[in-house]
Amino acid sequence: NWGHKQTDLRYVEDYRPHTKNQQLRILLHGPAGTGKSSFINSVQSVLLGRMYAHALADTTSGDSFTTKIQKGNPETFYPFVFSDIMGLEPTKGVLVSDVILAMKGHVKDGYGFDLESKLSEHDGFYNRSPNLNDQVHVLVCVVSADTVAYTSDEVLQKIRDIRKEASDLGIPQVALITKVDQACPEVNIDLKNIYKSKYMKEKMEQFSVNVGIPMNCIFPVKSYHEEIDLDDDMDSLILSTMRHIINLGDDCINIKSHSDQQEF
Ligand SMILES: Nc1nc2c(ncn2[C@@H]2O[C@H](COP(=O)(O)OP(=O)(O)OP(=O)(O)O)[C@@H](O)[C@H]2O)c(=O)[nH]1
Ligand SMILES: [Mg+2]
Repeated sequence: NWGHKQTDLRYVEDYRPHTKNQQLRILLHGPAGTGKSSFINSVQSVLLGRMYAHALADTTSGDSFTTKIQKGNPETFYPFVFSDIMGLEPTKGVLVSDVILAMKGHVKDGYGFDLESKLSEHDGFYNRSPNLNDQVHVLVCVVSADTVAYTSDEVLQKIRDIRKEASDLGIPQVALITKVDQACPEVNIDLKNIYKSKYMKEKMEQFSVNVGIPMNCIFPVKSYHEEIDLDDDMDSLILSTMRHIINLGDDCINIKSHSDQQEF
């Protein structure tokens, strides 16, 4: 449904976690170059109502970045944040064990992911007692439509391993299929064709089978990458995706904060 831009926008703008100072943390992972940073930048652009031209966070250096989303003036931020980590390549890719530590909130910001060995408990970047704000509340796997079919078995296995751990930790998971414009000519002509495109449906089904994420948790998106002005259809798709992500993350926060209270 393409008419929901304003409602979704208001939902995302007005979202507040139930507890004060709680932050909803969204971790993006996936193969390199699939559009993780572009998606974060697109969310920022849509919420500012203008193209956000800040240089993309460079994750190739291996650092983990918490990206906050500006609300109006540069000093106020939305209560959701993105953690953007480098790609999952078999070689030169981030270790699954480190992604798991990040989900649990053990990885401090600015840690330069070591591709050889897991973050040690004795490292200064190891957070020994993560609180609910450090933990991840939604895991988002980002793949691009044109490469779904070519993702190597090693990378798919990494994605499955991370997903399994997330399930054990009670973290909900979704997938974004990006660059839909590049992958399908009909969609390139009119983004509204996205849910009519057989090609897209096939890609989503293929990915769903490969990694075990149900179809209703897979969202096709197109990010701003070369556009000069914002576009209503692109905004709609980005906002409805964000609405789902926030919803799932909020459930996770509520369940976890409830079980924390019971522990004390
Ligand atoms: N056509 C098209 N290109 C896109 C889209 N999203 C991202 N791109 C392009 O894909 C390339 C990679 O995007 P990034 O956002 O840097 O990808 P990333 O996943 O953050 O990459 P790493 O941090 O290196 O793992 C850039 O050249 C983007 O312009 C999209 O929706 N459509
Ligand atoms: Mg990036």
